[in-house]
Amino acid sequence: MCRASAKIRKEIGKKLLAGDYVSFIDNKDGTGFINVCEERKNSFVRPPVANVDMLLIVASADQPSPVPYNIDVLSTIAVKSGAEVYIVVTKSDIAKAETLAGIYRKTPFELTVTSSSDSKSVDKIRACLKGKTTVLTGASGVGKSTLINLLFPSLQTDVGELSDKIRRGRNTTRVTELFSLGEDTYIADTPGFSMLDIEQCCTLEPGETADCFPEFAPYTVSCRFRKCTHTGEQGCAVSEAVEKGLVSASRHESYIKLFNEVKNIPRY
Ligand SMILES: Nc1nc2c(ncn2[C@@H]2O[C@H](COP(=O)(O)OP(=O)(O)OP(=O)(O)O)[C@@H](O)[C@H]2O)c(=O)[nH]1
Ligand SMILES: [Mg+2]
Ligand SMILES: [Zn+2]
Repeated sequence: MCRASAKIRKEIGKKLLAGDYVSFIDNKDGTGFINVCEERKNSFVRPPVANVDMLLIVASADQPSPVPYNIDVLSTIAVKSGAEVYIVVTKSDIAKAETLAGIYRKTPFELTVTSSSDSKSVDKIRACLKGKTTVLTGASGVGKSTLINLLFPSLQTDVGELSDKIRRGRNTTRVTELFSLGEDTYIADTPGFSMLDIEQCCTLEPGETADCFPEFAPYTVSCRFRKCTHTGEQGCAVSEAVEKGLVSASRHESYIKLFNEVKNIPRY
């Protein structure tokens, strides 16, 4: 168990996070004193974690029903932070997963449809985690802890009753915890969120938003106007790609909503 000195907390100007690389003085009694925190590759506010290689966004086919916009805000934050995106659609045993999965087949993001009784797809996800620090995120009750337990049965994180969550609006997982899986592999379970606050989550400029939707990239160069915002201008090649079914309409709708939200964030 390590503690951080006041000096180090002042030095990094913020709290230490799960995922920080630190050095510590060993007190030789099972405790230690953190005296160095390495520069971060990236860090997230919610969940509070640093040095993330991959954000594994978990959404259920149903119960709770998926909100594509929230998934797209999370993937935007990940892309902006230089983290890979992996989308996992859970609970395919109780609802049709294709409506949701179909949206993401037209993105370069890794995608897996799974359920707690589908060990094959769990094996595929496990193979993608090797050597990375991965953070699971997604709404409360989608099955993040269940998935971690299927991936790594030795961890046995807490799984909650869905009825309990809906009734009391309470998260089963309360803290962000990073588990070591050997060979430079780490995974973090996080509490699900009920609402996303883009302002808190990332410092995105309106003009950068389209770059965080990587499937737009082949088209943005062909828009009629050089300063096209891809939000409905004449001759927008992204809108044309949506009409042709090359880009998901749902992703484009999220983009427009997010672009407008980002535009309205007060900047100083
Ligand atoms: N039918 C079905 N139920 C599932 C599946 N995965 C998880 N569940 C159930 O969904 C409920 C919530 O699962 P959790 O793993 O606790 O969800 P969580 O995302 O960790 O929730 P928080 O910790 O509150 O953020 C539990 O009752 C699970 O048994 C699945 O693939 N199919
Ligand atoms: Mg949980
Ligand atoms: Zn355009």
